[in-house]
Amino acid sequence: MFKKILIANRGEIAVRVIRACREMDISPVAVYSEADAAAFHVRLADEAYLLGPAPAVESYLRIDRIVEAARRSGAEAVHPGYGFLAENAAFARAVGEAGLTFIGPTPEAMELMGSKIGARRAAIKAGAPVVPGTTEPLQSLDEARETAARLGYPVMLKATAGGGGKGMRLVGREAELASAFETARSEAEAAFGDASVYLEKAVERPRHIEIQIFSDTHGNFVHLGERECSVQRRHQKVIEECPSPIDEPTLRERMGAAAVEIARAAAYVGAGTVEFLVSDVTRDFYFLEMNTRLQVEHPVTELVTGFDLVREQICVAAGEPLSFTQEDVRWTGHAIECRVYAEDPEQDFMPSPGRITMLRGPGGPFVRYDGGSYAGGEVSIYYDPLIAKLAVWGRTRREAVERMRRALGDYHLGGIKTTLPFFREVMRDDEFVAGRLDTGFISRFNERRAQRLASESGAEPGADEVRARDVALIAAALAYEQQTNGAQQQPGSQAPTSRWKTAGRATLHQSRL
Ligand code: MV4
Repeated sequence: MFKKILIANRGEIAVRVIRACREMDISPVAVYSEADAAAFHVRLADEAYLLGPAPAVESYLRIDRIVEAARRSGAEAVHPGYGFLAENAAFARAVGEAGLTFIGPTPEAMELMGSKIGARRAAIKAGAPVVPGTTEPLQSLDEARETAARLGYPVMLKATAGGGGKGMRLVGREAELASAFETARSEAEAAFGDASVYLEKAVERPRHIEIQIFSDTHGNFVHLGERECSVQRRHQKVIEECPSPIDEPTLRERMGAAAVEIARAAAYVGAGTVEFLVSDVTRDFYFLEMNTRLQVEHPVTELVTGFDLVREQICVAAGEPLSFTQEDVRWTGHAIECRVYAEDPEQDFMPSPGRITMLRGPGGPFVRYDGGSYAGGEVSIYYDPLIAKLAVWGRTRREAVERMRRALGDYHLGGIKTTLPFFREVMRDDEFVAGRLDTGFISRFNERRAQRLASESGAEPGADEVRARDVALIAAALAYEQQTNGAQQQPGSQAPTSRWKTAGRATLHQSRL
């Protein structure tokens, strides 16, 4: 087993990987930018190497410096986390050429899946269902017109080099095709330096459900079931869960088998995720893309299966066979994760960087908190605004939702705006509670909320708003109390006058009994 691993990342995922290293008695090595000298992941590591200035292109994306840091530290392996260089084949190759182990798939598998058309071809070869469409880039508008007519509208134009919704256009009818073709091509050129696009039939009101797969260097392939990721905004996942609340008992087995065959067709090694679109109408599923990394939302799979995916990644990279077989995988209960972003839900989720003045993470039974910062820490404008993930487990979905409400209620993060108030409302939304999820959930939720607020304006605030206000007041009171730290208390006086009394939910009965 490795003695030392360099983590080529920052924030909560660097912390997550460091924790796995600690449990395995492996020495974690951090890297950091000038903005991150005091970051949590740096403090948790055994040693840390400065990469360069704050912008990622000058630090966390500098392949040469990261490889040099690994060489100097004497690390034997590099874990890329997610984002930054995690799906960069040149990075995986550079790590290998330096005589180090890249904890992830081969550069060839990354390149194959990095091309959306390449991935489609691999899925077809594996016999997996793909959305009807082309397997070659479109050569002309005429070809686009003919193909779209054959597939039937609505259709999707997608960038060959794409992913993340960039260069993607929904085309409802032929009259829209010419201009959509041009915009998709120029967006694709701008985003990926490759203007080529292809066509798929559009799946309407799809669910986004993905399968976690795992394989080793000994030819073993398993899947760890699905994650429901339909609650997204602007192609950014917000809430994930396992199992999917979709009422379709054979879906896991069918999608799991397809995902394993796709991974096999790509000669894949390590942790990977196969994304599918699932029609809520027909319950048909279609391969979408494969992500060749550990995903943000991996904790929900860990909570229901009991496997530590990062530990397993490290073992596979060290050449060990998987520690379990498909028959060993059991799914128990239900897990939900909320992504806590430094964004202001009242200002259309504008980034809200700044100093975290107060932080009390949630705890209690069956609550998992993956955070990348601490009270006094800075949330920088330079990086992804994801600051923490809150995941809970319950025996049933109902229990998990109730637990998430409770955990969100005793989680206080002050100094910056976060998506926590948004989650407190979603966890009480009838549609969410009923599990009626598809990729249009958030826009419908926002409409329902706007209507409700409009009809309530002038009226008394509802219980939820009172509760949200109370929580904000409690956070403010706590921050205030921490700053003053009982300084106002005079000798011989009564208990300190705290804002708790007026701000808290509890009525304090102060007379002695
Ligand atoms: C689709 C689709 C409907 N039909 N493809 C969005 C991101 C990119 N990875 C693929 N995406 C979609 N592809 C066909 N043929 C709908 C989406 C889509 C979507 C997918 C997953 C999660 C959220 C989404 C939001 C809008 C559109």
